[in-house]
Amino acid sequence: MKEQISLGPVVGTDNGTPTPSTHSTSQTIPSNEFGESSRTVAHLLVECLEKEGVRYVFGVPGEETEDLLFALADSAIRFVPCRHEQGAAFIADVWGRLTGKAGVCLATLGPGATNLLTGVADANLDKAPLVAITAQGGLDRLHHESHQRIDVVRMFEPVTKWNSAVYASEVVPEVVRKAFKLAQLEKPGATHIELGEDLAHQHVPTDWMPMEPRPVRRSRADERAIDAALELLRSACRPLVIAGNGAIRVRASEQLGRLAAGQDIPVVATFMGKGAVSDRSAQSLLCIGTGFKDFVREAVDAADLILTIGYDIAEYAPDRWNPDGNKPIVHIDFRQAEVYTHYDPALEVVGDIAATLTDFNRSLSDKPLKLESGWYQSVRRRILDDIASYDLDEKKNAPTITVPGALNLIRQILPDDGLLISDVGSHKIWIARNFPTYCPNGCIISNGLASMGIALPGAIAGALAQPRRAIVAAMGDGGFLMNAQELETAKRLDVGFTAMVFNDNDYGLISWKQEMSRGRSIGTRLSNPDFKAFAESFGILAYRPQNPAELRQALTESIASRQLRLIEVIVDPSVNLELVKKLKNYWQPGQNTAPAGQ
Ligand SMILES: Cc1ncc(C[n+]2csc(CCOP(=O)(O)OP(=O)(O)O)c2C)c(N)n1
Repeated sequence: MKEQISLGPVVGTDNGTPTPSTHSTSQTIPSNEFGESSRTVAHLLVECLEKEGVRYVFGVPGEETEDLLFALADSAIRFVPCRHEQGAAFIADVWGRLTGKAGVCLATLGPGATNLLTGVADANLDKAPLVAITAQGGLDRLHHESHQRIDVVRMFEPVTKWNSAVYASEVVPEVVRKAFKLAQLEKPGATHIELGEDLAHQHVPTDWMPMEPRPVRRSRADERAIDAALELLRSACRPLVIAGNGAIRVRASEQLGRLAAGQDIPVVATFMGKGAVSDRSAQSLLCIGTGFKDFVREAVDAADLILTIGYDIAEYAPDRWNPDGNKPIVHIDFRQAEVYTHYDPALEVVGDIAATLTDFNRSLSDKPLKLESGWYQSVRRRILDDIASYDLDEKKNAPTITVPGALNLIRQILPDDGLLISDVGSHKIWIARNFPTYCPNGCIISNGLASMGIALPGAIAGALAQPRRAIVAAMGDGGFLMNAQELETAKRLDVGFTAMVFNDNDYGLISWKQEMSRGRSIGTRLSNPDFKAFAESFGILAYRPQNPAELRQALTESIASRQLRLIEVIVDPSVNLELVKKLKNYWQPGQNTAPAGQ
């Protein structure tokens, strides 16, 4: 029987009750010669992590985390040594995004904590639940300048939802519970706990216990808001949904699919909303969010009502799709809308997104909407034809490989429930617009902080959380070498995925943008090591296909193997500027067809 793959957060509630641990550290803590418990604050903290259902802690050890590391070794939780704290934080970040449960990363004080920062910020801005734990020096040295001592709590303040040092041993259960509760509550994000080395070492009584995680039911939107939204929908002819990552996080995609198919409403996903509705669905208009006016804008411009669902402004600014600020908008989310000139909703339906959509579907099944039929279908066809136009010519042995061409091959070979994790660069733009996604969390893109270096550690998280899933991490040469050291972590863990490196010897996206604005680029050229030999030096099988047919062969073998493999492709970046030219021509007056529906 085919193994069921969990494709989204497993929470029906915020902060869902975790799997009970079968093992408790407190049972294994020995007593000292006087019969007193040698259970320390570090043991208590680890017991709290077990209670939260934590399976892995990713990090880099330091002297000041010694107590925590030994307590972890006595527990059911596996500590995974990483090669850089940023890698550890990115693994925790993507773990949180894929599972809905906070990923946990650990670093020592000072440089360990500063290295962790980018991954923590990424989780926070991408709304992924993450709990970071860092060590600190003892209280006897915090009042003056001392070795590796910086104010870590202050440093984490702007990149976390909540952040605190542990000031007394008895509050450990509260602090850990609060860190997990807030990280996992909508909208999720990062929290941080600091534990001083002297406190970690202190003994605690055996009857101090972790707090029990309790589910928090998400509240429903006000009935009157639902009715008002339905009224707006009934008076529209061409409504369109913009689905953000929130539509995936809270298991709303099933209801969204029903709404779209049942009422024939087109859905456009943001980069982080990809897969909220399958791109095989006739209502999907794939993705919006590139910096230039793409085909999908034709449908957005022609729509007379926009429903945003779990849309996150940090990901994609509304002035990009609503330049005149005059689109009627219904905002459907957990939180009220940001105040923003180009995003001034006529109505806000604030509450559980899945519940709101369920209410919509219930009402509309009795009395369906009367909408203009198929007004957006020409746009869908144009988008799909455009993607197909990048197919590589496998018959001619022409050596040219482009990123969108390679993506078409990956899409053909990767199963529908496979996972593509994107790094940040020009390839991300292509992945967003040219990689159809068929399930929620079928394509992970960091688009809040949008930090380079996330894809390789992210694939480690994917392979640990969903070991039977086919996974590809797609990266540029720049982003790959930012965290390439984590290949060793992946190899040691024996996790399986395909690391795909698109090599253009350049920080490609930056030269693309510079070329667009100034006609030339500077400060972007790179030279690279032999990536194949580099991977092989870790004991990893690697390929360097020279033409499209060899690329197909390499992808087929690598994806089917479910093993850790690397494929380096030299890519021709000329498609980047050609795309901008093509779209510019398309939008020239008189060049394109009339906007859909008019
Ligand atoms: C950590 C970080 N540093 C810098 C940037 C700015 N930046 C965005 S894309 C990019 C270039 C990416 O180059 P590469 O990884 O080779 O991918 P390509 O654009 O060639 O596909 C840079 C430098 C960033 N997003 N993140």
